[in-house]
Amino acid sequence: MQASPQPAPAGLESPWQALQEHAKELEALHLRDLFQSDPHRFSRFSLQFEELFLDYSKNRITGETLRLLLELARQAGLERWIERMFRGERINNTEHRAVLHVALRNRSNTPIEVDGRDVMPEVNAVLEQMRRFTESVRNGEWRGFSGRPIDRIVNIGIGGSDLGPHMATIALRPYWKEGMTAHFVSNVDGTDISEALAQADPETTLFIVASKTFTTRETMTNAHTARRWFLKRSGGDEAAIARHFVAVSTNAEAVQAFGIHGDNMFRFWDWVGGRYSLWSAIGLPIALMVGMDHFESLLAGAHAMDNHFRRAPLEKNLPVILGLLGVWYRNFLGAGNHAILPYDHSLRLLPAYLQQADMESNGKGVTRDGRPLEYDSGPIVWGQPGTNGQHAFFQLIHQGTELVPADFILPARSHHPVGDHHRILCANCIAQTEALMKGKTEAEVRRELADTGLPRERIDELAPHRTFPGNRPSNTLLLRKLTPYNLGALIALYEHRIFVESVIWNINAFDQWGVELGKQLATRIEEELAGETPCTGHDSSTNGLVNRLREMAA
Ligand code: G6Q
Repeated sequence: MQASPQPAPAGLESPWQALQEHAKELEALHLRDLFQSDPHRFSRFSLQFEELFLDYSKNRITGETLRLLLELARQAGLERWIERMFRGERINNTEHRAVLHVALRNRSNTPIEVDGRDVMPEVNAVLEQMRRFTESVRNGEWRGFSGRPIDRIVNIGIGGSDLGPHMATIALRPYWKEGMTAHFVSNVDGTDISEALAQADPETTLFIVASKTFTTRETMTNAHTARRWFLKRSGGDEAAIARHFVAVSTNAEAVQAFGIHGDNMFRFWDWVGGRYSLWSAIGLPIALMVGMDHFESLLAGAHAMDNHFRRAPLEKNLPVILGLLGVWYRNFLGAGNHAILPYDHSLRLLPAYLQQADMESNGKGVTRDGRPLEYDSGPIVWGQPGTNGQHAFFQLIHQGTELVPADFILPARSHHPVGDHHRILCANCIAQTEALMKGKTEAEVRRELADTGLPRERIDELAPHRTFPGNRPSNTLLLRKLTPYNLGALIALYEHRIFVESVIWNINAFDQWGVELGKQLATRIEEELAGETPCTGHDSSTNGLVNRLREMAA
């Protein structure tokens, strides 16, 4: 599990080389020894931010590692980059856009300018519009075409227009208005929308068509299917659409062309990236389900994390520490992946959400100015909630050959304090981090087996299988409780962590050309699948698959 040396990003040669040498020196050290030799390791390598607590002591680091990583960050101009983002500079250079999800949750309302114009009045106006709308839906003033109030929200969107609002809505389930339900449709597979519509009553369902561009094929296909379904069941009166369809988009023309009135459109701006957009009107389903006060509390938690990220010294800065640890494992210890393990059923969609946030942001192969990277950038991000994962893939984390740096996320208080459940959940979470760190030596295994009275040959046979190498790193993030505020802070923490890594790697974390490609590729094949003449214009596999699929579907 040792990394082959990677060349340094331009300008970072000296701290990079120092870190490479340091990584070699640490090779021989086991986390168990680091804990044994320093009784204060936990307090030295942990940080509290409001109701979040980060224990990063179970990482393969020493004080020297941190010192060198912080030097790397300073040399990369991290503090300057953070300021550039908050000041609205167009740091998304390939799209020539500012990156201002921080403005969407700027609860202190200090001006944030893009090209000399303060964006806060527009941000606040949309928040006001969201408040008026969500309150009228939630208090029953807003009526469907037949006069009945709305009790079901169906959000139609994909990628950034789905994962964020979906994850946060599910995470905040205890705050939902009683009697209201939310459904999220993203996949163009007709099963997704069909299942949502099968449960929906046209008289009481509100569809939110969420698409920044309002051109995304999947979303528009699902939206048109929902529209047809609705018209068929509401007597075909187009005017009724205004009571049941709203849009969230930057593209007013396309929204109007779809038949959604301007009053039912919630706008956002090109300086909000899709995967950073849950704080904008893309968060409308969250606000409808939990109410605008709770939605603003989510924003406030993120804003508090923004202020911490902007102002706290680098060595006490949670996103900075997490980002630098990411770089340490990726570039100096050879880890190709990072696991997100929430020990909270409500956070079950967090791994998928962070998978997009991280992999779409830092899955890049060239520097900001277009030179191929000679070092690794973003890792594969994956995960599942605990304790389920323990009965599945944890085997590989404990004993496999792959290094898996993992984040364990655990609320101290449960929204459902039934019986012993929460204590069992917490015990499992902490026990896993301990076992990963310590492992179990062969001598310990042998002693244990001998105590059971097993014969010597059987112990010889079993011992290697039951030995755990340990030295497997993890962070543990404790939250007092999964409130809207703490959820906001948690998500913002990860957003900024991703940015920190991108600064060290000198990549643009805010474009997504790989995703754009996917949006174009299918168009031609879609036509060919509908055609009758044999498909011949591609390579033999692609032609063959199109032709065979047509035969098989016939
Ligand atoms: C996010 C990505 C991508 C995007 C979807 C949906 O950062 O750009 O996931 O959110 O492709 O795009 P629309 O919102 O434009 O439909």
